[in-house]
Amino acid sequence: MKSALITGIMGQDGAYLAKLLLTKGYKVYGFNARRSTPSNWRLQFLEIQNDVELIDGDLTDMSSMIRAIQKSKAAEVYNLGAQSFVATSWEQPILTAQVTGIGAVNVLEAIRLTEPSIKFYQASTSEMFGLIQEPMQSEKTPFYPRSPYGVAKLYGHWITVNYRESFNMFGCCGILFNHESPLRGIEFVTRKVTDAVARIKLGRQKELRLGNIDAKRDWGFAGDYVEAMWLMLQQDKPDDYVVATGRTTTVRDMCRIAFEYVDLNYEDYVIIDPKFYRPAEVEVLLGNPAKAKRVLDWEAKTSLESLIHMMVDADLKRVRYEAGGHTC
Ligand code: NDP
Ligand code: GDR
Repeated sequence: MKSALITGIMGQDGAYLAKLLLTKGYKVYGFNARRSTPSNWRLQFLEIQNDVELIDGDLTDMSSMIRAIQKSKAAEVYNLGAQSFVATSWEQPILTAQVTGIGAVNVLEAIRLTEPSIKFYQASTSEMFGLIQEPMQSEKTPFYPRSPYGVAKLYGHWITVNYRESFNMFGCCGILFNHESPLRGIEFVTRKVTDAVARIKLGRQKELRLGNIDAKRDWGFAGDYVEAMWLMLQQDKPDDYVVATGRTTTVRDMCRIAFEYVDLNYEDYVIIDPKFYRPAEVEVLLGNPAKAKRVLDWEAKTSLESLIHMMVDADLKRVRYEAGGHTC
């Protein structure tokens, strides 16, 4: 049985990827940073909490990664762990650099020192494009990150490319554009909106405060995107791929879609609050997934409308459940 080790298994993508690998017959290990209160709600949501084996460790502690690799005997390591919230990266730039940037080289070094034939996936991001000059971003578009998070991820990206070229290691970077799901963290804008829509519809919230609603993002479904991660590691040669839908939408229109789904008008509830503006903004992102289609035969299957409806439905269900005195 093939083993895989996933950092960030308690996060959105970690949970979906674990589920995918389990269905493919992998033994799945999760590299898990200990917290005083364990938060495996995403694994529970996908009903896989008893099917993965957790190994304690932290991305800033390379020795724990070496032990995890030795224990799991992983053939594939997926580095999804990160301080991943862009807004927080201005408040905690050094932690973001250490976890999101140096964390990646810690994993690569641990692989190089233990079993260099392990296949490695690095979670790169469209945030590396930042202040882009091209209308559609591909693997050839120059990078210009606009946040401490984007800068840290750019380090993780280039160090992976360098280990591939210097040591002949099998390292792939997936340059993923925004992807969402009912398992998305509540602080990210799509989930903040769908949670608010559910609460407003059920009379438990009156307004929704947002920042820059003119920003445009290329949003896809996380369940589709983890398939691209796995496909990259199944190729004969390691490479980097943009993973995106090829459609961009404003935060404003995403709100419209969410509110209209429950017969409400977003303009009656959304209030612009400067508190949610960022020191620097990435105004537009639009990915060109042509290479992923050509080489991996991968394409996004879920439309933004289906995705937002799925998220609103899940939030309505959860808010109703909580209103009944239950906790999730
Ligand atoms: P999440 O924020 O949901 O998950 C990140 C995970 O990393 C969490 O489980 C978190 O654990 C863990 N983590 C944080 N700090 C450490 C640490 N020091 N050591 C070990 N683990 C740690 O992110 P997503 O699932 O959305 O994203 C997965 C990856 O893909 C991230 O690297 C993200 O930056 C990147 N990415 C995401 C995109 C998206 O749109 N979702 C797009 C492009 C890239 P805990 O919760 O316990 O803190
Ligand atoms: P992003 O996602 O920064 O693109 O990073 P987020 O959902 O946080 O923001 C998207 C856009 O919406 C605007 N916005 C708001 N954002 C939040 N969170 N809250 C608000 O109230 C709000 N109002 C407007 C933002 O300014 C931004 O333009 C995500 C993360 O998952 C990263 O880890 C990942 O690398 C990138 O996607 C691709």
